[in-house]
Amino acid sequence: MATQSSYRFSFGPWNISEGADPFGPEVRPAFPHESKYALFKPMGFDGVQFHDDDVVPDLANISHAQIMDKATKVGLMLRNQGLVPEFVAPRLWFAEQTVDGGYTSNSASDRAYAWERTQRTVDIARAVGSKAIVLWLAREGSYIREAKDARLAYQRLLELVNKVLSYDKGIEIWIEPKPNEPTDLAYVPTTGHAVALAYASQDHTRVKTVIESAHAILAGLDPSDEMAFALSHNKLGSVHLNDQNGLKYDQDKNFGAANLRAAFNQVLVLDDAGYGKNGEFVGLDVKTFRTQKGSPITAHLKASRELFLILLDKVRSYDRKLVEQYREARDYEALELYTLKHLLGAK
Ligand code: XUL
Ligand code: MN
Repeated sequence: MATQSSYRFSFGPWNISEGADPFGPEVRPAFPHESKYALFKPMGFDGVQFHDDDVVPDLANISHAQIMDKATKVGLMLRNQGLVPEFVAPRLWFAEQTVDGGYTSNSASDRAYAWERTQRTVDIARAVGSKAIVLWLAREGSYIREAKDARLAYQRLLELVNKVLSYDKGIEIWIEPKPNEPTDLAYVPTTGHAVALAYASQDHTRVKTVIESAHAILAGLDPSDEMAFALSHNKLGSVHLNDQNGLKYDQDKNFGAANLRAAFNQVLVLDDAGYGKNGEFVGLDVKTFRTQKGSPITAHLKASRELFLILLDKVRSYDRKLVEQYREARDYEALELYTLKHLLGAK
């Protein structure tokens, strides 16, 4: 089993959770964010992903100066522990002003709130020492299509992207597409939508994507092809590796837990493209089971990282000459059998 790799791994503090779901409350005692950072390095993780209020709790009730002060302190604390803040994402789905979305809300004051909060997120990213914000456009969509003017919504999203690019001349925006949940129909459901938004913007080189395996599967797409598409346009800012068992609620299963072969193909695409060479992290977005006892639970993070490294071994020992031969002969039956046997370690 591989233990060494040049890959750097990351996750966000929300991945260590108390186990609440829409049908029941917390099942584990609260484990404060501040105590989570010490867990990263011993588990082999170097990067921390944040929401704005993971960095600065209670940000709605404190001054801008206090927000900056707190973010600067968190940045210092991370550097002292050898950790890198990978990105900060505005949590635009909790506040009353974002019940119907922020950037695409029909209400001008809601849109103003979303823009204010996004500016604060950029400020927090800068203060904590991160070069990117992530936009997971949670409620930028609709429950019934007649609720919003979709063309106007797409224009508003482009306007927002351009406003951020002007607000900070160095910040990158990484859009994390997802087709549904919490909305029924999201406006940026796929990598293609996010990349189109990037190219339409005033500086596409600073607009990239975060591809989450489960989100691609929910859109009926293959995660490795989504990653390949983004990589071929130099638009893969980060990944959220996980897994998803069919078209259900967003499961955030362990990487490879539902489809090992699809996980292998994701590692293959990333490794072949030299992903990580420009500092990109292998991000995980995984949940433990609500049934798991103890606190804090980190087994799912360790397992997903370990599985990535095992699959990396499989990728690097995949016989490319043989693959080429089978491709040339167009013998996909033989290629498939070889691939499956290779994954199973069968001779
Ligand atoms: C939602 C999701 C989020 C984003 C960060 O499905 O994946 O955790 O990754 O806001
Ligand atoms: Mn995610």
